[in-house]
Amino acid sequence: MIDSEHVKQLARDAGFDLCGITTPEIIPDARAAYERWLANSYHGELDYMARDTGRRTDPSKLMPGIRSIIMLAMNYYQPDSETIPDGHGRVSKYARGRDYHKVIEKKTKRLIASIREAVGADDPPECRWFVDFGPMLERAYAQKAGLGYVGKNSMLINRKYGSWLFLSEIVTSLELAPDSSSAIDHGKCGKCRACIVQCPTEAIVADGVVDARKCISYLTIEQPSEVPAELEAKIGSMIFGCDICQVSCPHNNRRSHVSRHPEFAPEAGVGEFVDARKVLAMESREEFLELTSGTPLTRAKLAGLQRNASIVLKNGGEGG
Ligand code: B12
Ligand code: SF4
Ligand code: SF4
Repeated sequence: MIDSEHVKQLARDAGFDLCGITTPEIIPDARAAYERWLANSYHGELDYMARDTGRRTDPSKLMPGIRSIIMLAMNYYQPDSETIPDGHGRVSKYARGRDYHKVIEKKTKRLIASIREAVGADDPPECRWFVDFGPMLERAYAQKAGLGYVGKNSMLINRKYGSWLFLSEIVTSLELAPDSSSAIDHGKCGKCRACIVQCPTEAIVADGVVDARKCISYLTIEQPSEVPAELEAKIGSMIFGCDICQVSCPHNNRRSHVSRHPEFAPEAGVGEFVDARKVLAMESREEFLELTSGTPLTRAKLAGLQRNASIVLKNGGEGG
């Protein structure tokens, strides 16, 4: 047998910074928020967000016999330098080191193995894991598992680490005592609206609601087509991703701890800055992979990163 405290200890041993446990019930408010988001087309060209809608809102469909969800988080915070070198673009904090999907996959598999070992060979629990791309409303279930609350910038904010967290989860047949959660009413933001006011593209269209089509993160990472002309200047020097609605958050200013995980350090990946001219001079996929292999930047593909590099050079290193 294994209990929740034991699972949490094993999660810490596997290298996770936070672990909370919840049950696989539908969260009606989160489901409604997601359905409204889709109905408004805020997902833009993220077609995968409009597929599997039944499963994404109902974890009981993720695995037969599911009883508990183990929500996990890793702190990736990296500080920013004050100045940006000439002709360079800034990479958002989450993407400076190794690809978190791979890092978390390794740690999660280790955790599942140690949970099974603790339970014993007679009755091995069913376990499936997901990170980011899985059909899960990760922030809603992280908040239900007591890892934090969802702020007006839509980020899951934790008392100790702020919002600089990667989320992932194990769904399991184990019966585990759940943690308690509080309702998301953005109440812990109080009267603050800093993220909404400072977002350069007005992408936070209501409390906790981001229109991806306007979000610099989406425009520089996910969108394969051209960036709308009126948004180009607002991208400033951000060559991949955007951290403005997190940097502006007072919870983060009080709580950022540099990540203890060497995989997320800038030295482990592309670093804080990328030379935009060097990116534009790349002529092959091989050259692109030489810079980006094993890091989140592969997602933009060479054409996407070159589009971002020319925007950054056009913007002359302003903003960001
Ligand atoms: C699609 C997506 C994006 C899109 C859309 C973002 C968005 N806000 O929806 C884009 C490309 C823009 C994006 C950008 C970023 N992303 Co992203 N993204 C996702 C993804 C795959 C799905 C998010 C989603 O379901 N959106 C739909 C909306 C409706 O859901 P939501 O914003 O999560 O809101 C939920 C809750 O707020 C709740 N809710 C809302 N209102 C209410 C009210 C009540 C009463 C209740 C009870 C609940 C409730 O319900 C909603 C639906 O579940 C998740 C991974 C996952 N599987 O969940 C990662 C994820 C959210 N992204 C992540 C990160 C790190 C980022 C960036 C910081 C990357 C960067 N630096 O550039 C930015 C941040 C931008 C921002 N402010 O959101 C992390 C966030 C970790 C955290 N601490 O919150 C996640 C969880 C990935 C991960 N596994 O770590 N992302
Ligand atoms: S990531 Fe940037 S563009 Fe997107 S909502 Fe936050 S501040 Fe706005
Ligand atoms: S900046 Fe202010 S409003 Fe936005 S998430 Fe942080 S506390 Fe909430």
